[in-house]
Amino acid sequence: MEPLLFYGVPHGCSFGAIVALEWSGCPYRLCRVEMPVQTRGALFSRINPKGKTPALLTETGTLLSESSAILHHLAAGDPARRLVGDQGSPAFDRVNQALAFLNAGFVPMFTPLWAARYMAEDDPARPVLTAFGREHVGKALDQIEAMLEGRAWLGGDARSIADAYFTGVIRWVEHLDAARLADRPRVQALAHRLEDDPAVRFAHAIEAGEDAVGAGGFLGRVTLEDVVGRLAA
Ligand SMILES: N[C@@H](CCC(=O)N[C@@H](CS)C(=O)NCC(=O)O)C(=O)O
Repeated sequence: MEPLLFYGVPHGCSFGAIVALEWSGCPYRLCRVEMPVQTRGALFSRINPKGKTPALLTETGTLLSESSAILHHLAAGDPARRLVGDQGSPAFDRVNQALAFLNAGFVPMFTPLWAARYMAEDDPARPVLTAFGREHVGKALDQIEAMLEGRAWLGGDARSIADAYFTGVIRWVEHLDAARLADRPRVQALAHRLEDDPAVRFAHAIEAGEDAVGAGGFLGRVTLEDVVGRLAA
């Protein structure tokens, strides 16, 4: 069985896992999950009891959650290890370090901004959370800018699962008006370069529910109801 990725819309960090699947060239299917209605519902809790996307039903029928675990699983499926390098090598360590920073040091800095986004306009906590979120997203962006010194990609000379994950979360900077990307020219250049990548264009089309033509690995869409029904059978 080919892997099945559960991706969340709108604006999910799971976008990066779609990009990684396209880059990997492996066959796969996709299941769309509406956030927060479906992520917090009974059906999806059978897939990931934490109620978060991405989730992956692997080729052996195991359910996997957490972006880093999923991205590493996808990278390991490529015998040439093009998206991560060999475990224990300096290249692998650089990719893993960049991915860990994005997942644990960058993405959580947006939490106050997401919270502020859904608050009443006149809630006194709103400007406090907004200022706090902007400060910390800005600091994390400065650290990514430093990481990119002398590198074409987050992990070094070659694109990797860290860059794939980056595509899904860097867009939050603009969406949440968190910081000025123009003040971090290396981050901005990488973001712009990736926007032109066919896998990124494909992932946008998938999120938009449009007909999407990928590199060949995409085998089609499955509904959450169908997957959960089949798991229960
Ligand atoms: N630690 C998880 C967090 C994933 C996560 O926060 N996913 C969000 C979208 S980016 C989600 O599914 N939210 C749905 C909800 O909270 O209802 C990971 O890194 O994969």
